Amino acid sequence: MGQLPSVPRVMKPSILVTKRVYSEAIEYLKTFAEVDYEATDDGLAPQELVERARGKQAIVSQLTDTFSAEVISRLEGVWVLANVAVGFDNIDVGAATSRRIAVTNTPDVLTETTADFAWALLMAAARRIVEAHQFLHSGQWRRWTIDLLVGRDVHGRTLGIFGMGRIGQAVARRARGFGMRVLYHDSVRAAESLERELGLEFTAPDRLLAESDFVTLHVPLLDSTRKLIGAAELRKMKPTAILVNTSRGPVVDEAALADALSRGVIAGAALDVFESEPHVHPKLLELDNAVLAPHIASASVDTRRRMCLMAAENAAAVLEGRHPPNLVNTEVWQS
Ligand code: 8YV
Repeated sequence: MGQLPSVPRVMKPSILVTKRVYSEAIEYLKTFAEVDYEATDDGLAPQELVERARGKQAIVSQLTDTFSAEVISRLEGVWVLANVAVGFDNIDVGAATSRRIAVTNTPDVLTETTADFAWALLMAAARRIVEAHQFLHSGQWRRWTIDLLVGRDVHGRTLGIFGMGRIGQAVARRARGFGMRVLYHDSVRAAESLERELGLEFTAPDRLLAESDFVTLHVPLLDSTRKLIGAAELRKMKPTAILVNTSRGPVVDEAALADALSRGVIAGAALDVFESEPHVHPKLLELDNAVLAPHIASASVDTRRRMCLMAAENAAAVLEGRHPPNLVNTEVWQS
């Protein structure tokens, strides 16, 4: 049994779901709990979050809910924050841990889906698919020309990956099919067996930036990764290079990137995440060489369904006194 208290069997636990999720998750939660479901897409402001959390033992949250230290300090009797995301930078985990609130996430289930999308973005930017689509839709295609919408080759080029976790590895695995050379950097070097299996070369950030034709980011948002890519890093990249970001917006200095793209410091960018979502730097919106998506890398029907269910299962586990499958702050659970 964990250190966290479990709900006495006679009592039905209460769960707050802060925002609309796939209905299977709600149906599942209702089999054992009272569910206060905010079935909208707006979510709850911090003050509302605190009020609606009153009397709840579990909260199923999303990346748009901010659980700052201040919000967490005002939660009473909450044992688990079950985030529907692999990332948990919306939660002050230290503050949750100090109040013995379990934090859970939804890893693995979205790894391949997110890697697929990173590749979709990379290909779209390299081969100018969005520009081509707009070109046709706006009726501009009147004749074929030899250099119409010419882009950049992907096969045989060099891919640079920051972050060799689950998603970074899934991206690297796909690069093999394109016959690419893969450089990577991470705070911890991968096992030699993995490097061999995926044909990875560990390198310092400067070399990765200088030699890669495509740079893709798969790091969590931490103090050490905030603005990992700024003006100085962009200047180290090839003028023909393309930057892909499906991690977290603040990993890239958006203003510096917009400036670099507009001046041809690098050739292109493909971004799924932004510094202050849903706000996008206005300069980025004006550029043809920036492919932009509204944070949808994990958005396949199957994956999003599974993420919702997984978060619900994590909440259920804590409420039943079981170790949740995806506990982030393992310190709160001592047997
Ligand atoms: C989700 C993500 O779209 O899991 C994450 O960390 O960024 C995405 O997979 C999002 O978090 C859903 O809440």
